[in-house]
Amino acid sequence: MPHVLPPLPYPMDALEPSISASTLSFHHGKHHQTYVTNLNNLIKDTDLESLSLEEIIKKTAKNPDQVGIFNNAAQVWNHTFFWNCMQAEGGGKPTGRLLDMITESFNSYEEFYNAFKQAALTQFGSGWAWLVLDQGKLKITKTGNADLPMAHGMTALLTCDVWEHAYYLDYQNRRADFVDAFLTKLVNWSFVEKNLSA
Ligand code: MN3
Repeated sequence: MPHVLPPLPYPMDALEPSISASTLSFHHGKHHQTYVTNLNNLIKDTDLESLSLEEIIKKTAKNPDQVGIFNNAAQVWNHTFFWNCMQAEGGGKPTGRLLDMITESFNSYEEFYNAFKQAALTQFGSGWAWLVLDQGKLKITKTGNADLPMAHGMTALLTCDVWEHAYYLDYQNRRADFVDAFLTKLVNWSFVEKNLSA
């Protein structure tokens, strides 16, 4: 099988109590795994089989006939990226160059916080909130379902999964509380910095 489920970068209970081991276990072991399995089945014996995940995403993004492949490939990428956006005892204000860039782009960390949260809360239905680099500038954006910045020529720096499966076991309908926990306790700013330098 060309694509495999990457292991989580931390133990299953590392993000408790913000994200329970139970949520993480279903989210990684069932949801993420299903996207990997579906992708492998959909590209089997096609010319996409030999391509990297990124190549498959870019190649299928604008093709309505390949929306099923795009959705699964993008969700494989989104989830691997999302796991890395978090760490135990993360969150809060970044430091250094990243904080300077955030202050420059959003006036203050607090305004960044509110804008990111607003994007996460106003994504109607399933999707993702993002901090991206767009033509050298930091921006906040949101995407529906599996869609992602890569399909729009932007570089993803940080994301929060706002599909209900990401938070329903722990927060039920309280998406705002989940996003607050993500921003105040989970964000891995070192990973964001790494994406900025890449
Ligand atoms: Mn998810």
